[in-house]
This record gives sequence, C-alpha cells and structure tokens, in this order.
Amino acid sequence: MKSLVLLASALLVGSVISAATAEIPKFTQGEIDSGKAIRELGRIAYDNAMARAAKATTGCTKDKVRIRKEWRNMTMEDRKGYQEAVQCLMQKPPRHTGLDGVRTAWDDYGALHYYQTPYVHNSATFLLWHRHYNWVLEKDLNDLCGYTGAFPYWEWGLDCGSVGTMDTSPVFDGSEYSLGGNGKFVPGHRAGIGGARPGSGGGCLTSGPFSNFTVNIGPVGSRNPLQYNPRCIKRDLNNDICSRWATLRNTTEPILNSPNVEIFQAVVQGDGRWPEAARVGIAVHGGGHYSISGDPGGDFYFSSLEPGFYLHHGNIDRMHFIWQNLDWENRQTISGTNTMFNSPPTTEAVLTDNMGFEPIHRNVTIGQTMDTVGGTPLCYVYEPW
Ligand SMILES: *[C@@H]1O[C@H](CO)[C@@H](O)[C@H](O)[C@H]1NC(C)=O
Ligand SMILES: *[C@@H]1O[C@H](CO)[C@@H](O)[C@H](O)[C@H]1NC(C)=O
Ligand SMILES: *[C@@H]1O[C@H](CO)[C@@H](O)[C@H](O)[C@H]1NC(C)=O
Ligand SMILES: *[C@@H]1O[C@H](CO)[C@@H](O)[C@H](O)[C@H]1NC(C)=O
Ligand SMILES: [Cu+2]
Repeated sequence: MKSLVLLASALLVGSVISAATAEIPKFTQGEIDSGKAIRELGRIAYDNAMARAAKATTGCTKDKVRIRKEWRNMTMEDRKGYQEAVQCLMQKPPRHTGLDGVRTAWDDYGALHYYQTPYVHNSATFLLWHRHYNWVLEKDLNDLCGYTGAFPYWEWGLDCGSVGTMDTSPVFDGSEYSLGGNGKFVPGHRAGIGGARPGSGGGCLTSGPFSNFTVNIGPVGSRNPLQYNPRCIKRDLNNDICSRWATLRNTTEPILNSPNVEIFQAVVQGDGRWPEAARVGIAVHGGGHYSISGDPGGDFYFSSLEPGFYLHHGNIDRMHFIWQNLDWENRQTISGTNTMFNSPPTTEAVLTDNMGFEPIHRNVTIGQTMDTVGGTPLCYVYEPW
C-alpha cells in the first residue's frame, strides 16, 4: 500500500515537471529586476533536477543529493565552518611537486588554474571545467578539513543594482561569518578594469578572516609566475562594476534569452566573437570577478587564490544549472574547441575529451560533468535563495 502511494506521487511529480519544462514562464521587466524571475526559474530547475535524481537507483540517488545555498541562506555555523575550512586548506601540504611557490593545498588551486587558463576560458569547457573545479574544492574541504556543511554560491545581484551594495555584502562584511572584508582604501587608486569607477578599497585586508593569508604565487605578469612571491591579499569591492554587469537582471537575461549553449556561454563571458555577447562587455563572469577585483582576485590566471572566486563561479555554475534544467532534454551539449578563443585553432571538442585536474584530483571527461546529479561523480543541486 505504502509503495503504491509512493509510486502515485512519483508519477504526479513527473507530470507536473514535464508540463513545467515544456513552457518557460514569461516575466515582466519588474519581475526580472527584483529577482522574482530567477527565484522562480531556480525553483523549476531544482525540482527538475531532483526529479531526475529521484529516478536514479544507483549513484546520485535523491537521498545523496547535496544542496548548494546562497551565502545568506547558509546557517551561521556553515558560514563560519566554510571560512575556517578554507583557512585550514591554506595550512595543508601541496600536491604539486617541484614548484617553488606552491606551498599549500590552496596554492595547488592557483597553479592548476594558471596551467589550465588557456584551455578552459572562451572555449568548450569554460562552464564544465569550472563546474568540476568547484566540486573538487568541495571534496577537498570535506576530505582534508572536515567541512560537511552546504557549499555556497554568491548571487552578486543581491549586492548591487536596486537591491543592495557591495559594501554591505554579507559575503565581504569582515565578520567571522564572511570571507573577510574589503581592502584598505587607497586614495587615488584605479578600478580593476578600465572605464569603471574605482571601488571602495584597493589595498590589503587589514582585519578579519584572510587578513593573515599570504598569497604565494603570481601575478601573471611576473617573470616566473609560479615562483614564491609572498604578499598580502588585496580587494577593491566595486559597486559600479557590480551594478553594470552583475545585477539580478544581468543574471536572469542570459538564462531567459539563450537558445543554445553556444550563445549562453558567449553571453555569460562577454565573448566578442558573438554579436549578442559583444553587447554585454565584460558580462556577468567579468562583472562578478571585478566586483571583488584586487590581487589575486583581479588576475585572470590566479584569481582562484581569492576565496570569493568559488562563490562567484558557484553562481556561474548555478546559472548554467538553471538554464540546463529548464529544458534538460535539449541542453546537454557543448560548443567550441579546447583552446581559448580557438587560438591556436584546434578541433571541435567532444564529450569524451579529457579535462585536467591533476594532481589535485583525477581527470574527468567533459561528458561526466554534464549533469550535476549525474553521479559521475557530481551529485548536487542549487537551492534558489
Ligand atoms: C593573524 O595572526 C596574528 C599573529 O599570528 C594573530 O594574533 C591574529 O589573531 C591573526 N588574525 C586573524 C584575523 O586570523
Ligand atoms: C545589467 O543590468 C542593469 C540593470 O540592472 C542594466 O542597466 C545593464 O545595462 C545591464 N548590463 C548588461 C551588460 O546587460
Ligand atoms: C590529465 O590531464 C592533463 C591535462 O589535460 C594531461 O596532461 C594528463 O596527461 C592527464 N592525465 C591522465 C592520466 O590522463
Ligand atoms: C533565503 O534567505 C532569504 C532572506 O535572506 C529568505 O527570504 C529566503 O526565503 C531564504 N530562502 C530559502 C530557500 O531558505
Ligand atoms: Cu577560470
């Protein structure tokens, strides 16, 4: 009797879902700007992904799915626990060998991103390499530092535009429940990118979490970027950049308006080879990065040494997750080659191509990361905030 009831409710869920995927709701500009739209889209995507997991009998089954949360929807205990686990990783030994500057397990992430940058940006693997990279960090924080709480994402749009400001972001308020504060204000400093107003910091973090963190490698312009080069972490929280490229509208429009992954990934990155993307300048990807700016946050190759990087890319991955799950049957494809701006020119990427994560984690194929609840090995969903 009980199993019959379960079966009946599973069927009911199934039919509601297919009705929802068949039609993506329409929203007014006001609903897009206020975040109502993306919350609703996020809810549909969450339900659709969960329904897939509910059908799995091995691998990523429904009881195993981990729920990723917006920073302000995490418990205080998880916010502090996450921040401390990152600090813990900064004390663990590296897996790379023979690199003078790579002193910690955290530095491993900087070195890996530095090596992979020419292949995993403005290429076929931008979305999925960074998806897996975040998952590898989540696993390290768990395995090496015992963090079992929710993995965070940062909805930039809640901290700028008409709804918030970067200077009051709970992600960067400097408390023990944050990823540390802003950099010290440097009078006369320039913005992280040309054409924007300077942010409210610019210098070193002077108190709170990560103010004691030593950046060991980079910047990319130095003669040997992997050589030991200890220095403070700097930030320049920038409300102008966030308000122009990373608002709730900026997060929502690529999800609503991209018919295929080729356009979606171009619009998310502002890849000027596509006219739809040339219009959006640095786009949400650049917008989120340069809302933090600083060193290493504003360094294209070494930005992943900035603790905020993973929450930023969590939101990029969440956008992809929502976009995919609004029309799952048609949105499991890739587009492009395995080199940045296809330079040098390479052949079209295929799902069986390898993506490199050694020596932090074994390599995976592109196809293995297509589904966040695919179980190979991913098994998570994004909770709408
Ligand atoms: C930074 O390090 C100093 C000296 O080890 C210590 O007293 C201080 O509490 C640390 N601050 C933070 C925010 O971790
Ligand atoms: C981002 O959204 C804001 C409004 O929230 C808008 O003024 C701006 O033009 C958008 N930027 C892009 C690149 O679409
Ligand atoms: C893992 O990927 C990297 C980078 O693509 C490659 O150099 C390495 O040979 C791969 N390792 C294995 C075991 O396939
Ligand atoms: C997340 O937090 C906001 C308030 O900060 C609240 O309105 C919302 O309901 C929360 N969402 C979830 C899924 O708990
Ligand atoms: Cu990157």
